Amino acid sequence: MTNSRAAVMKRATRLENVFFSTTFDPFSFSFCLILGRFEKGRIYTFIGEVVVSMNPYKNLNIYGRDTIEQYKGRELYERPPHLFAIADAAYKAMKRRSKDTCIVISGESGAGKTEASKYIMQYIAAITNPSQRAEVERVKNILLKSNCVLEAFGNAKTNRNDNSSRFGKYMDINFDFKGDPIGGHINNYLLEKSRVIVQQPGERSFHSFYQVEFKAVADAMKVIGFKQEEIQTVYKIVAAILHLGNLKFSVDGDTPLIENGKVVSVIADLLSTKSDMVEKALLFRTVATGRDVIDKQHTEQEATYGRDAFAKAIYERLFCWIVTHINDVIEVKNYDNTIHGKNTVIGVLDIYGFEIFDNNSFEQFCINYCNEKLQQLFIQLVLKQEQEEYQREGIPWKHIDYFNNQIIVDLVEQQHKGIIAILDDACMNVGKVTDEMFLEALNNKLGKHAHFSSRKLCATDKILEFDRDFRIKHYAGDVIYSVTGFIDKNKDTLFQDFKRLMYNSSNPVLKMMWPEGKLSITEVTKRPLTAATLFKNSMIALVDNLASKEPYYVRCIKPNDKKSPQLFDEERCRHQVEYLGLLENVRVRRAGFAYRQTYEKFLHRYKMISEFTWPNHDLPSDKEAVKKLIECCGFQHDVAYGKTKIFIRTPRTLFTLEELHAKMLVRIVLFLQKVWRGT
Ligand code: AD9
Ligand code: MG
Repeated sequence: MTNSRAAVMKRATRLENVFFSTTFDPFSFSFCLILGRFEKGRIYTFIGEVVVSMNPYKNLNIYGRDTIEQYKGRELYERPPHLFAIADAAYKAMKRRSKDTCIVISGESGAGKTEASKYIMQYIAAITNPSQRAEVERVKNILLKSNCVLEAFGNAKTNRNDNSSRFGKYMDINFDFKGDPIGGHINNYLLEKSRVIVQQPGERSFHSFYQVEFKAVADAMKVIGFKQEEIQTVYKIVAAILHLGNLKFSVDGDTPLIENGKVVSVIADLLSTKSDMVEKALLFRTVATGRDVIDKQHTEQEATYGRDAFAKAIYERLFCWIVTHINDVIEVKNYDNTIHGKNTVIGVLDIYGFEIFDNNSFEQFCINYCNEKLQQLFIQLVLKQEQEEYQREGIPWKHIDYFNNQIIVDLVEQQHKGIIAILDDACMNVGKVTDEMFLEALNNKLGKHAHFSSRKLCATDKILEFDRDFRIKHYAGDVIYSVTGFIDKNKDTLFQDFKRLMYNSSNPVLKMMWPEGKLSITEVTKRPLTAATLFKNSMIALVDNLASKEPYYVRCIKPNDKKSPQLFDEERCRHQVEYLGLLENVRVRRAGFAYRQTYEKFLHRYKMISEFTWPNHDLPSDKEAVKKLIECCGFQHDVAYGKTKIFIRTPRTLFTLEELHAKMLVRIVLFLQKVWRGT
């Protein structure tokens, strides 16, 4: 037995002694394990194949080249728990078994998801392309640099996290038959664009608005392949948004006027259009009445709404254009490796974490719904399917209960009945619909739902006049949402005039961002999908995509709300361990089996261990042959036989089988060499 194998066996035995003992308490086990490790500066813990990560809030020397070397190509439990171990496992599964895999990183805002996703990408970049192929190096470089650019434009300081992701990101990395990255694709989800206009006290707009020293971002953009004029356009758009924020309206009778006209010409210059056209788009909208097309003057309120919607929309377009640009340069095109027909994928998901602010609006509603969807996926894949498999295979199993958040997912997304459907109904109404009317509809339809309440309905709150909010009992805690702005944000109306204004810009980059501006007013007929429905559809597609891949999980925990490297807020951590489902995760793992395989595949790998199965067996079935093999090794107490698969309880047994397999392989090779030599 090699030294490292011996060490693994020792580790595995030590853990198993606690894990499978009769006095086992899952809460104390998981909590003390995580806490104990964290106090020793070990921020990662395994629960089965799930890595639990505790944010250290300080730089640790655990991501360097030497650490990478320690994890490269090793089996999952061979080295201490680390992000690199899970990244390597996902990579190996992808390479050895040609499986599409994905790494799902979850946890609340500030728990360390984005940092984890970057370390995972760095690891994959470091262990691939040993022959330094130029094209692969180019792709790797772009994948890594894309983080810097996307964070500049999509992250911001919030009260929960100084570098909070305000968009969701799912990145596919494509690999060729050698296991080297040959391309990728980024999907971005709902950018919190309202931040361009307004931020909560203590928060900031996107980083890009403050980066007067922006060399790192500009350099990254150059590496990605943005041309000089494109980079200039990007900053012109950012500047135009800042000037739009300075634009003020006054009223003369019923007519709104622009108070500071000079700002208009600055904006027009930056957007390569004409001042009078900008002014017109800000003060009028073109409407078609029958066959006539007229310019209808805005009220002051409409003009202000239009200005803000315009600022938000150009920022959102800019962000999406940046993502598209990155995708264009890393798309797997006619690269010769795809001709071999093998192109596998590792997906990395880093999305905005669950968040509760003093004032929660439409954006938090979407973000928290997204986290409910991911929690549901975790339940489906880790807790539900595992138990269902035991049942299917006829393995004696006592069901382990867990809180299934499907009820909350349904509350939000169910057709006709869910909050999004009710919101959409309100938005479809002709005539003036207010946020209060939407709240009334929620109260009428969902008043009795166990996870929904509003203060109006909640007698204990006794603040009956305060009826502009509703509460959802989320899996991770109760959140009170203010309905103010829900209707407008969901409709997300942008007057057509702004689209035409941008399409007619003489700056080709800007023009390209607004293709639908080419439609005239009479050609625009279709009512676009609402923001919530678009988001819901994208979430359903995302979850389907993740479910089609072999998932690996990183569950991030935030040790305190002060961003402090010293503090461990026990209550907060307990709460996260609970709602992340880690206890149930431990229970299922403990009562369950670490490894399962079909009898056929199991024999294929281990048949050389026993004389009864090598080279072929004459038993009535593969199942009988596997039983014989296991009995020969003396492992019968650690396994269960299902209908089609063998289940092995502890990793130690598997390690030993691997040892025997390796020894027998050596013997077989030596024997064959002798035969060939004729000795
Ligand atoms: V949000 O949902 O996007 O608001 P994240 O992404 O979960 O959130 P993030 O990765 O941005 O949190 O981490 C927050 C901060 O914690 C970082 O800016 C670092 O200062 C700190 N952090 C997180 N992980 C590590 C780590 N492994 N080592 C050192 C870390 N510091
Ligand atoms: Mg983040």
